[in-house]
Amino acid sequence: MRYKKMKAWLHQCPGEIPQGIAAPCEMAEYELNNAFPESAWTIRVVPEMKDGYRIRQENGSWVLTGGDTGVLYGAYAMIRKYYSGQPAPAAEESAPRYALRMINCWDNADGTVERGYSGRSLFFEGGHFAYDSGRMRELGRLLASVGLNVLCINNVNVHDPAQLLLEDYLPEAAELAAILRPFGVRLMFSVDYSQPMRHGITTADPLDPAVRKWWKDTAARVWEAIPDLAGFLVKADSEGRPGPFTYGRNHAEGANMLAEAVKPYGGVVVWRCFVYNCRQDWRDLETDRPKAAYEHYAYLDGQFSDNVILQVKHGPFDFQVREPLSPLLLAMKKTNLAMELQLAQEYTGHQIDLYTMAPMWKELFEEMPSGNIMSIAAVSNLGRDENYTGHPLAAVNLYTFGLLAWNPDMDMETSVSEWIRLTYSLSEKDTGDLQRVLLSSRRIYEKYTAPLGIGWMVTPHDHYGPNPSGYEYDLWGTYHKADRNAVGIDRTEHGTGYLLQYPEDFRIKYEKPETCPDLMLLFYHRLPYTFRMKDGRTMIQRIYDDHFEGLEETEKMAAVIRSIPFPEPDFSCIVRRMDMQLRNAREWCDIINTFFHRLSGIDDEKGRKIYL
Ligand code: GCW
Repeated sequence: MRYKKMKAWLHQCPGEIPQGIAAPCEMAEYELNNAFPESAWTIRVVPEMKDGYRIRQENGSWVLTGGDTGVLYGAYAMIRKYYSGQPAPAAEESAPRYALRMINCWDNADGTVERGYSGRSLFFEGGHFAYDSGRMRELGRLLASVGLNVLCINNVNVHDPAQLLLEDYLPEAAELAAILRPFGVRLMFSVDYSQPMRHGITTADPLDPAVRKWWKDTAARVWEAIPDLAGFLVKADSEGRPGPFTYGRNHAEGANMLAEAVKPYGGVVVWRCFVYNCRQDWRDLETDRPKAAYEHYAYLDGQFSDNVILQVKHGPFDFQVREPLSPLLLAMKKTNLAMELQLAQEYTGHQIDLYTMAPMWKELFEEMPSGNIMSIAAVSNLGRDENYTGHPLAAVNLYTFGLLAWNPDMDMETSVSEWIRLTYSLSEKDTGDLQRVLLSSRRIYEKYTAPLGIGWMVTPHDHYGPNPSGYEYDLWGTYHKADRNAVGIDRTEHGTGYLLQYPEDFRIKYEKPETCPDLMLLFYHRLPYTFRMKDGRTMIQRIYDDHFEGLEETEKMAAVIRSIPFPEPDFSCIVRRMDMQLRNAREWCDIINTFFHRLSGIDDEKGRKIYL
């Protein structure tokens, strides 16, 4: 039988979704009848339950009660259980922790995808909308099946002509919104803060009456075309994008102006906090980039309108393999916050290397009460490749992100295993092996790349493969300052003071090198290579050990992966990428070890091969 690759983890669902289903509750009914033709289902819509649902068995038939969208999530919860071979629940009740569970696509109108590793855009080509409506229904189904409900379709860097989404392209955008509506998926647009200036207004100053009027008129037009548009996503004053700073306004003034314009329609403004000096002089010893977001936003706590959500990257830098939780996520108690994750594997292996993210996300939630945020977003890893995610196994990240966004307490072992069982029909042994490989992949990747929380030793701009000093004298503020004696930056009160941005209990955990968790050591501290780790090894020995282990573990992982009978075309794709990962791991291991040996002159105690 030909493997039905197009439907990803839903390939066991019979049938293609037909056109003409208008509402999520109808979709729920269609999906349930299709998946369980033998069972009788009663669907009761209780609008106040919103995304929540309740499933019961009554007199031999099933009753699904929930909000308009809740019944759909209930239906998919049943379907996921059934096709992954889990017993049907006697009764189940669930509601999501976060109201907005968002995917942010960085798709450009020309069809390219910024940091996209799964082919071209699913939505655009040649400066226009160009999508396959059957595939959009399939996408809606996939997103809804894991509870995701907002899809921002264009890049936060709004390159011409993507700004036309608010103008000429609006009718086509409305058609796409209509396709996704029955899946409970609402569209969102990234907007260019300076867009009024394309319309004869000489400024984008948020306090200027003409600017305010332009945005109000625009919002009226946009929401008339798409009444359930979720809102606008904004990257302002960041990496060259326009923003309120140009006019001497702060980001509360900037965001609140847009918020006022979209408020009558129930829209939100998702305002990104990725603001830092991206033209830093490496000679400048005062500026420490991780401090930037807190410095720009923490003092504004309480000043944002209630329909503004500040979207904060999970770490203070930029999606490195290991970063601490952003201090901003612990600081702004009077502001709506969203945490931004990145499914696109920009710094984590380009969807060539295996990198399952759930372990990292769980660590973040261990540091942050889940109530600190009210929404969650992830940069998309989707593209036009047949399998959607370039690497078939990278789909586990989209799947588990949906479950995490629904409930950050989700059990990652169960979630990963559920994805495997839905996607492939493997023996128990192979399922277990694959689950172990996936769950260990993040740590393995971490071991062979930049050591002990230091980050940024990647090839500049492209961000795949090693280049230990590639960013060292550049303008991005991402330095490790390795010399012959020591490496790292002191971010304690004795150094840049970054650690002072955290509450005391957090600070105490990291402020002393002797007690700081090993894997964060070089994020917070500058230490000599001879520093004694808690287990007695020197820091340089720990770096060598991690890198050799990372390579060895990749070799073992490759052998396991090759032994699993994935169906074609997945098998060939997975094996091909695994070979590339092996080459990458070797390159990282050797280059990082050589880099540190050349600087420190210290030999590996175990006498393994370091190229000098
Ligand atoms: O550092 C970066 C990425 C950019 C991205 C930016 C952001 C969309 O390398 O490609 O731009 O983060 O998050 O805005």
